[in-house]
Amino acid sequence: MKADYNESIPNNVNLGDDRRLLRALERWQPAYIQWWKDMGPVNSNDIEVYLRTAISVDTDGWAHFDHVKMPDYRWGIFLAEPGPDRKIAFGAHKGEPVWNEIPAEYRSELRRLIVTQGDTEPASVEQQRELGRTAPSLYDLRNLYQVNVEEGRHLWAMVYLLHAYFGRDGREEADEMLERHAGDPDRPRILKAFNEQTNDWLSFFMFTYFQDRDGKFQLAALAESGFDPLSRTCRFMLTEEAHHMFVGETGVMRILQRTCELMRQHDSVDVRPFGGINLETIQKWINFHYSICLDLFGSERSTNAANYFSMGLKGRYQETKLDDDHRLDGEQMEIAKVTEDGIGAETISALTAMNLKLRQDYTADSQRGLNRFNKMIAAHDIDVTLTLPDEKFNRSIGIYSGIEATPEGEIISAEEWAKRQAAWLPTNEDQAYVNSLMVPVTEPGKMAGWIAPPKRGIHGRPIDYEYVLFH
Ligand code: BYC
Repeated sequence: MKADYNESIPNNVNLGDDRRLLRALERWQPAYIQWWKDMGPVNSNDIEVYLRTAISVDTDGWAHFDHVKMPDYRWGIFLAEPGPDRKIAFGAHKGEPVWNEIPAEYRSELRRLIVTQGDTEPASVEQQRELGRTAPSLYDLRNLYQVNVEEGRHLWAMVYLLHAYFGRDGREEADEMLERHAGDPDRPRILKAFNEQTNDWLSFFMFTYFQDRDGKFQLAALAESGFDPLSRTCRFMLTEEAHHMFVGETGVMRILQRTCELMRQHDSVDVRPFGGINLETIQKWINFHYSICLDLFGSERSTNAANYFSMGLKGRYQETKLDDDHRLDGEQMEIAKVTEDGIGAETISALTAMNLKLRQDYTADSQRGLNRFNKMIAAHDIDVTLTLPDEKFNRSIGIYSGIEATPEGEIISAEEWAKRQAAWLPTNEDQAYVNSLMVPVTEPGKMAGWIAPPKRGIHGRPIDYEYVLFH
């Protein structure tokens, strides 16, 4: 389905036929652009970036690449094609036709899911705002901006749903998306990890590896929704999300490659004197980002999550491929329980364990990339294995939020945690070192010394292509 670029807001939802909705979105648009200029990437309003823009939602050939001035990027509203005769795949309404309007009895739950999802999108742009000052290459700078404009578009996707289906309170929620800000003490973003700073590029690559992967799993669960417009918009968002995780995975891989080369060259585990990032430092960044991302899945036991599932609003990862009755009434599941003597177990309804199930799928997916990292390290004949910390480590949400644990999962006292956490999480000194490496490299094809070049450029362009034009 081709996108209509003649309208003020590019779209494939026939906005032109609904003048009221179009006008409401046109009223929101200047506030969005102002937000982008005030809170989006610093110093980016006059440069031209080699960006991909969606021109259709067909599986092949949906993208167009060109140099674009970022505030002129054509943010638009794109929903994947409706599936023929799509039926609700899970919950109490399983087998019924999907909804094209909001079921009145589930309005507040749906609104809440859409608002939470939408809130993360501008949050990530705000978190990454400063990174353009210190990009390790033009290739990376372009990728940062590509991720940023697409997060902006994902906000548009949720704002469209709020405007189109929730009337006045939807419009108010859309306005508030631009009023909360990442890290703002008075009006923070909804989910905690979206209030952390992402001020260095090691954090950026970890963010796109771990936090965007939460995006992948949450969007995949929402793509199962019985509310078809939500499902269709999430399906298209997922195609863009894949690129963000590519940026994360290849970014971490390139840093590891450089570190390993320096370790071999200087026969030392400490590559800081040679301008590299030690594997130990990289492990600390993994520990931090992975643990805060586990919190993004909510509590292991959640009646909200059970309701979302039973109501047919949010499914499991790849719901239709799972081999069960997709209702789970009466099903049980064992989960961990913190007791006086350590970790025990308890049996709960499988429906209330939905967040845990999604989180477990996320962990398996995160581990697969780590295996690839470790293969790369081993290929340099280096005997170090990067690991995901235990689920009990550094948690603020859920059953482990009241205890402290080592990355291996051993429960320790608060005093011991205070003494030992510097060995596991980034310290001020680690942060200062990583920050000291963050100097911009703007000559086409050149890379900062702490990261290896990518294997190939973007869309068939060479690595030394001028991906960003400063004029
Ligand atoms: N921080 O019943 P519970 C992305 C609250 S990322 C702060 O366990 P529930 C992206 C919770 O709201 C994907 N508060 O929670 C990535 C509740 O509050 P109330 C974003 C939290 O509802 C990179 C209370 O604690 N999408 O797209 O089952 C770049 C009890 O919690 C947190 C979604 O998240 C937290 N981490 O689950 C750009 C999908 N966790 O009721 C974009 C939509 C929980 O006491 N969201 N709380 O006031 C959801 O499905 C659910 O809201 C959650 C939470 C899974 C997040």
